[in-house]
Amino acid sequence: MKRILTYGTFDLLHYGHIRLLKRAKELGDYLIVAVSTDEFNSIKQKKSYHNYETRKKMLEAIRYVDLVIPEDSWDQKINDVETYHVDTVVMGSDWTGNENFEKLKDYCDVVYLERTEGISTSQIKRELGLQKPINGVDQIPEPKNK
Ligand code: C2G
Repeated sequence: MKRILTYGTFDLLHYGHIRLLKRAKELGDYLIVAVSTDEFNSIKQKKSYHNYETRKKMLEAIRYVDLVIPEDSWDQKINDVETYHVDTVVMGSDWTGNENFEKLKDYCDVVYLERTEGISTSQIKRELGLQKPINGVDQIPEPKNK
């Protein structure tokens, strides 16, 4: 059984994430996703819309995903590869050559898959003009064509 591992925040799940997970699964038989905890997100200077539990549940509902584990530090990766007997770590091409993944080549294969153009969580947030709820009520942005 070929075991694949990938890492990410996976906030506001979109087809770029799904395409990455689909192609990662196609490289093996069992896909583990290490999803960033809210605390690790702040280390990455990322504020996700959905909290860790929600992002974990959404990933667990995806047919390509077999196991979801927490990612709470940069330096857990070697331990993850050994603990889960990982054959291949897969990341999107925006991570190509990043030392956090290059160092894993002593322990497993590392594959960077082409990032899906034209979609990202930050683009979705920007285009939706997501505003903070006021008194707990979400503010629906005015339609742009008004
Ligand atoms: N991705 C993609 N295409 C997009 C957007 C994202 O292929 N349009 C990929 C990224 O390259 C990454 C994965 O989807 O491999 C998850 O992306 P993010 O949720 O943005 O995760 P990131 O912030 O890159 O966190 O330790 C590594 C980090 O946790 C990765």
